[in-house]
Amino acid sequence: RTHDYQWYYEGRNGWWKYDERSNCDLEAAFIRGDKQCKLLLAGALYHVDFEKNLQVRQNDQTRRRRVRRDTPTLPSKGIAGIKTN
Ligand code: V3L
Repeated sequence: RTHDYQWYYEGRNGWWKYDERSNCDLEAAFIRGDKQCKLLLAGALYHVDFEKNLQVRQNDQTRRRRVRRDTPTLPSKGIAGIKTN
């Protein structure tokens, strides 16, 4: 069931898919009923808040992005900053 849903974070004009590992961590935490999930992304610690649907960088909490859980078919910019067509 892990691939029934995909997590996305907001870019400038569209949504990026989380990388596979982060997506699995997010989905497991969400299904478990956790309020948030901690992620290490490109060397920085982030929290994804499932109540506010926000990703927040822990060393600078002004760095926030909306997140969403949707089907893998949602149009996206790519995966974790790697553009796909
Ligand atoms: N996964 C991978 N990289 C991330 C993530 C994530 N969940 N969150 C932030 N970064 P901030 P456009 C993004 C990267 O939030 O053109 C995209 O992946 C983030 O990368 O301020 O605006 C693209 O690579 C940014 O480089 O902490 O749609 C890039 O932005 C850096 O961490 C441009 O995307 C700081 O993000």
